Amino acid sequence: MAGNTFGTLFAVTTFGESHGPAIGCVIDGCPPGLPLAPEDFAHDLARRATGRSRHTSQRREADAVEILSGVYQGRTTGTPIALLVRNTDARPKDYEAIAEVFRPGHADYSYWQKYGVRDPRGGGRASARETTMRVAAAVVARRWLAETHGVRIHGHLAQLGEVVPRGFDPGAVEQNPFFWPDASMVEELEAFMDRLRKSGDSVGARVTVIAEGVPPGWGEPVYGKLDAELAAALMGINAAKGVEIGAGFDSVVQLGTEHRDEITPEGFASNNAGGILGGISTGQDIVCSVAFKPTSSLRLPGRSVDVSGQPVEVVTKGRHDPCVGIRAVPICEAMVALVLMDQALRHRAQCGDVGPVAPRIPPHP
Ligand code: EPS
Repeated sequence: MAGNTFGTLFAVTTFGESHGPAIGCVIDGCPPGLPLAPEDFAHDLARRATGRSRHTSQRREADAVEILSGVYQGRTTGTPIALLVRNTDARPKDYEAIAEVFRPGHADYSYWQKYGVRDPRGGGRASARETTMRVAAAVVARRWLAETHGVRIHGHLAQLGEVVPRGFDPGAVEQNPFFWPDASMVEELEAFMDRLRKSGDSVGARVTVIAEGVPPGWGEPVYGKLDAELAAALMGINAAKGVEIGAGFDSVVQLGTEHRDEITPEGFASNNAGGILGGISTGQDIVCSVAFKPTSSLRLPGRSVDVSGQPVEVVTKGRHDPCVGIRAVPICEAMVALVLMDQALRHRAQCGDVGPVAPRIPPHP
């Protein structure tokens, strides 16, 4: 009821605040026998972490995962997996000045209205610090999805402010601090971000995630549709303002003859559906995009009110990302993995005796 648990059969509950002693999660429903060790989390958590380039928040967290339960002799046991990450670089003093004011664009005002109390230290529970545990839980989901079904999930930054990639090379994405698929534009982006950071302002971004190898049949119409659950999961990431599946909002101007993905014996002729028809996967790539708003934490003064309703000028100190969308790439991948894992287990529970059904249509190349 309180909104901190995600998923049905693969259920993840996260806890913790940005400047509290620790953050963590409990994963309930993980199949037994999956190899799992603390070092398995390092790579994915480092991709999401702050302080790895000058273009993101300079907070330097160790982000070391402790496995407290659910693993015996290096394998999951089927019992709840509890993961803990201690906050090692919290600096709550940065937030003393804004404890009694509502930062524009932040969740300060809405949390205050809902709970009548709030933890102002870096946004408390509303901070993107919490997404560490989504990525940690997704390490488990991604491993199971890869080992059991050969599913591969990868994301990239598809737009930074008004800048869009001119080319697309999947091999470039992990080679630069922006998850950018065009290596020839990285210098341009560095200069853009340096100018932005010096100006004190922030910018939005678009993230695209592709899941390859998802078999046809996952998704539970009509209230557990795969696309509906992906949209909810991605929209639930901090600063997300829009989600598209496949052609998304471009569908508005397409004709039906253009949008429908024609089927030939050799395969689908296109993938406007983003790999999902009627809320069920088709075996095509699942393609999702997310719009992220510009970071709300700004050192440039903005108008607001304090808890007594008096006008104030707000300046946010702390260590912030000039573009939250950059670090959102691994977070979007994680949410896609958590949805797919949960749907895979639900599909197995109800329809495990059904498949595979002929014909199997190959995906659009
Ligand atoms: C965040 C504000 C910054 C970021 C933080 C997310 O934290 P602080 O309050 O310490 O300045 O560094 O991100 C993380 C700590 C993280 O691990 O992602 C925010 O307002 O969301």
